[in-house]
Amino acid sequence: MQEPIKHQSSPAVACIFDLDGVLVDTAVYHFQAWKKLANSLGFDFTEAQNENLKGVNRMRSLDMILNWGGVDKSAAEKETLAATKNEWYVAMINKMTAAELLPGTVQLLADLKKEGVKIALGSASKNSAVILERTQLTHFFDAIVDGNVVSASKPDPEVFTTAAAMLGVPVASCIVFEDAQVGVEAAIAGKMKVVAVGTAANLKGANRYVKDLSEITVQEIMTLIKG
Ligand code: B16
Ligand code: MG
Repeated sequence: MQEPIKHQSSPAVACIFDLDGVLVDTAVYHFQAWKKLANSLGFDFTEAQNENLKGVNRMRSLDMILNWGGVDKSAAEKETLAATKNEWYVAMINKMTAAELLPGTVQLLADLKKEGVKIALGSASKNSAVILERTQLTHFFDAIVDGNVVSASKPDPEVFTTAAAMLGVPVASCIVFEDAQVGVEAAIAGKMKVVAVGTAANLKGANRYVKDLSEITVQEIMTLIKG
């Protein structure tokens, strides 16, 4: 009698994507809204300072900005200021379209899906749902972990380790895509491989550097995970 053919299923691997600066460029909207808030308090900050806010959650970002302006506020006042900034920011992202996706985003997500690779979001933002809806990306994701799900801000690895747990994939089989130094550090702290969207001069410690997601293929990602 003929032996049945055994199909060996390949072990699960996962890609965990940061949102702002990796899939879509919402940094410009964060900058405009924070700048408007700072100006309303009588000071300003530079684009170079704004770089330090990437990947940092809302309340921590506000603390950093108030510190730059030498402004002291109570906890209740900070809640109001953060809510005001968020109203301005949400008004802007509510008008976003898929045209604002960064190069290579849709192609890579579609290719990963076709190959059966699990896909998760690992973002500090509490507004990820509306951004993914507006840019028509929601359907690609097997798990969405954002600022509504976790409390620890990057460089704490919680956002990425939670995503791995939700997908049921071991951290050693996960790879993170990040554009912020704190995000790269979070991935390393979570014992995951990391692809940095940026340069080695700006982002230390990644396994691979790309200008955007059009510069990497599913095959290269698999090689990085196994390496
Ligand atoms: P929200 P990411 C981060 O998104 C941004 O880079 C950071 O600038 C922002 O303060 C943070 O989300 C919180 O965003 O105010 O919408 O909750 O890069 O982790 O996707
Ligand atoms: Mg980011």
